Amino acid sequence: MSKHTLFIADVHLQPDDNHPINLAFSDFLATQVPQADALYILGDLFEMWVGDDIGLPLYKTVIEQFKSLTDTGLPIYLLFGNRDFLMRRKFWQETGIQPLSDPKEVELYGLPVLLMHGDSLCTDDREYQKMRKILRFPLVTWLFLKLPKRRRLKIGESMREKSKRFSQNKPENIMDVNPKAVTQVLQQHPKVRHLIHGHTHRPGHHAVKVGGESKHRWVLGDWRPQTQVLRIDHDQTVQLVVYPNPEHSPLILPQTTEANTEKPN
Ligand SMILES: [Mn+2]
Repeated sequence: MSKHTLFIADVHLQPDDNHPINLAFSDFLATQVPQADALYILGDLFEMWVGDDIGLPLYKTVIEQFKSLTDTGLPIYLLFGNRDFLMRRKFWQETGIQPLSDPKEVELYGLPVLLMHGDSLCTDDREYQKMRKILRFPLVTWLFLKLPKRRRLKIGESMREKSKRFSQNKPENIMDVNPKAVTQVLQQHPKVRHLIHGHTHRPGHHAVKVGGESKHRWVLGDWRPQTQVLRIDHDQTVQLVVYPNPEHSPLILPQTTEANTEKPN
């Protein structure tokens, strides 16, 4: 059995077990994840998470699937996205998933990598960054989670609508990562040669020069339901892999797509 670790982001699971995304993801958990050493989820696993008391029953099927995987001893890690940053103690308990901070430096098979959701790198979108700061303020999230369920669902829904409307009117380049922000975060983590993130929904590989050294930025795909997941093997090979693969072969290398214009949200 080959030793490898998998990375995914932006699944945007829907509150409907029969949605094509949920079906593909459930299949991924059942067929791909058990063969891996670990799974890292880099944000926006859920379309919306407005409290464990709402999310846990709403996403019961996938929550139970996670639990049965982590019960076998398989480690699953997750860092927050901009859609799902309100998971609390009950979520970690009921899934067995382990929380990570953003950014998080980890070492895999001797290879140091840096994991992020990616939204904090989109510094050209000032409006978004301002909003992000407010929403992550501990007092704000604490107060929000005290609201009745119906209020939270309503607010969550209207924010989702707003973010969709806003991102439709924004120029493409503002929605992507800022090169300076990328260089800066790599300078802060000098050991790291590979940065892995999602959020922009523009899967691909980018070479980055930092102080004369060549580094790599890998962007994970969203799930439509076909996606690009990242795989690191024990020999330190890093590659993007199309899933589900139309050829039904276990691995093919995708074309790097620069023309993918889907807007992040
Ligand atoms: Mn996102």
